[in-house]
Amino acid sequence: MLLSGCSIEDWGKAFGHFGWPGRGITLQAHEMYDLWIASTIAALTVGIGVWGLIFWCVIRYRKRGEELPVQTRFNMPMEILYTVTPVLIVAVLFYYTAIVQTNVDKLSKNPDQVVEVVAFKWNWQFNYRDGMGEEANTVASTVGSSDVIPILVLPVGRKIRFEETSKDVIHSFWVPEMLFKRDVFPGSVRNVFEVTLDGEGRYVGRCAELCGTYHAFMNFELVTVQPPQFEQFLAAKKAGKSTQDALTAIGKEPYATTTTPFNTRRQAHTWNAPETQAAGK
Ligand SMILES: [Cu+2]
Repeated sequence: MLLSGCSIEDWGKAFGHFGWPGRGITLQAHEMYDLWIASTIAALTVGIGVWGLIFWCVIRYRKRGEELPVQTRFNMPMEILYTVTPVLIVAVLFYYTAIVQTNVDKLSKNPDQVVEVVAFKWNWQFNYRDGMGEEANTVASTVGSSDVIPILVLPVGRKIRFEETSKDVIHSFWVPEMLFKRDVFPGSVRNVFEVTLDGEGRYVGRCAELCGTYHAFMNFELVTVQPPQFEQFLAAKKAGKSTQDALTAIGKEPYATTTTPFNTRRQAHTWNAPETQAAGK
């Protein structure tokens, strides 16, 4: 009866989400979060049982004399119990993991918005597309620089499809609050995933694959807004406005608030200084 009064979210909150940033900002993240909290509680429950038995045995059966204690072997009920119980636990964990993973990887036939994520050393470009796949066209675009953090504006409550491609090396698209990241490959591999956002706000995004000297500077910001605001933003972008002007037009802070551009010091500290002469010249 006590347990029925608790939700998985309450348990998560009570224990600092067991190390995760929170419940996340997508429907897919919520499923992963519930699986994480429930699995951790299951693991701790088993752990408490095991620790309890260990300490009970240590105290109850400590050495009291020189006499050899009763030697128990081939106890069939015990053997069956400790074979069947772990198999059941693993089967249940596997069942829920398979369901959540399938849902997280699910692609719809008609996403509401397609975003092409282009990673390059060392920043991001976000292309709003008019359809799916490489053949679709970019209708509006945002690109980051050493001075301006790129901002990706997206609507809540819509199916968003991300299509990833890199211009050089492997990067990884990661918004910690989405509880999800996926590698961005160069060449013909085009990684795709979909989310439905449900948290309105501003969230920092990062590159999660060590991609070179300025890897740590590959930050961006995800700004989630209501669908009508998004339509207004996209229309402004299509009309040729800058991302900053389009954000101002929908009443949003035009520059990133969750992260700031780093001083890249590319001239003073570069390993390929302009004056460097190639060998033999
Ligand atoms: Cu990177």
